[in-house]
Amino acid sequence: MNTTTRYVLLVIFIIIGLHSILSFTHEDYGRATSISNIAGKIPWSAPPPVVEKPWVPPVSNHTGRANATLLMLARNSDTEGALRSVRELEDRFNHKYQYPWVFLNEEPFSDDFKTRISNVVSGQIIFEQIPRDHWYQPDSIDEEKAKAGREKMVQDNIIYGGVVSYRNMCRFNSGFFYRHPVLQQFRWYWRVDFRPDVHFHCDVNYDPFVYMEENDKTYSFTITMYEYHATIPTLWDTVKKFTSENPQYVESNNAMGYMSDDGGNSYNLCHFWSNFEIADMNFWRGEAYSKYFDYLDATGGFYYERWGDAPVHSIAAALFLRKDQIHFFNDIGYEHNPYTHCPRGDDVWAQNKCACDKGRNFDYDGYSCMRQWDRIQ
Ligand SMILES: Nc1nc2c(ncn2[C@@H]2O[C@H](COP(=O)(O)OP(=O)(O)OP(=O)(O)O)[C@@H](O)[C@H]2O)c(=O)[nH]1
Ligand SMILES: [Mg+2]
Repeated sequence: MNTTTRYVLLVIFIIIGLHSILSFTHEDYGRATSISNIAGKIPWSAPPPVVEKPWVPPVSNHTGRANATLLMLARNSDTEGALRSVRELEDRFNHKYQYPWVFLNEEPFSDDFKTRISNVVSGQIIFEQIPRDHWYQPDSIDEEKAKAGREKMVQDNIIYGGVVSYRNMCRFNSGFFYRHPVLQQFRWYWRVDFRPDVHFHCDVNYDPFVYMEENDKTYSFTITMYEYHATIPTLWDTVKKFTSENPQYVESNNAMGYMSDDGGNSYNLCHFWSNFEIADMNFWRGEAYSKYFDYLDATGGFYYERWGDAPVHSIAAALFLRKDQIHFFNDIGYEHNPYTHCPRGDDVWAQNKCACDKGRNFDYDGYSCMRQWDRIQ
């Protein structure tokens, strides 16, 4: 090593040493020079600045409620979790509006479940069993092939990779819930989940169903993120085949730019997290989605792979709707553990008495797809 190299190395060691000492002894210096802080200042990774204008709940000319229901899928063993979620949404929203609740289950609900849930809701309550052929794996599925697919996913450590009931649930939420006889009387639903831990962090001081109806919205979300590719390896190719055979269903002003980085050739795995949904069931019941679902279902991908209702719904909403028919509810604070959408903007956060920590907002987390959503606005 020559003398110049030695001096250069010495200077580098001194700089690193000083940086380490300052980082430990001066918290502000450590924070200012952290990789995450520096990365946050690079334009591609920084969230857009929040525009601080006074937030006012949407105004409506509508009198009365929308034709809507709150909807939960649950098992008898889920009483405690379901109760917590129902109670929170009642406190934050529904005690003011008294929308009915519909609870669905592939088995009859127990008296205990019914009694305890009924005790905390403000409006009408309906408990219904799901028809067998809407829930269980159909006979058309080759069970040997499905089993091999599950075993491979277990080996690859894919979450719920080996679980048939999870697949039943995803297929039911993709293509059957809105066909249930008891839901025929309703147009709008708000899907309410509770597992592993769900929270509604803010007051909802206006009627989001009426807002959707008055503003020509069809589908809405609070959290968007990437899907695991291993659960849907052939989904996008199937969608592309469907749209090339049925181009009439694809909206011209759609949200393809959110889901694909190359004009639709490949899927970037972005989807709306469907454990929260406020949406119009007429969209799922319509011709485009019905044909699309039947086409996907005929491939067996819900069982041979592990297609989730989130990418299945999201892809349909992004392709068959105008992008302005999809609404992001910034003002609804929502958590499905481990991710939280906490309303952006101090004003909306304060007015709606949000309990969430704005510092933990998922919107511009590295795993979030909010940037892809923003780029098409
Ligand atoms: N009746 C019934 N409900 C189910 C079944 N599996 C899931 N659910 C419900 O369907 C919803 C989604 O299921 P989760 O297990 O939370 O699925 P997930 O959100 O993808 O997975 P997590 O991230 O673990 O929460 C929840 O409201 C569950 O209670 C089932 O076999 N029967
Ligand atoms: Mg869940």
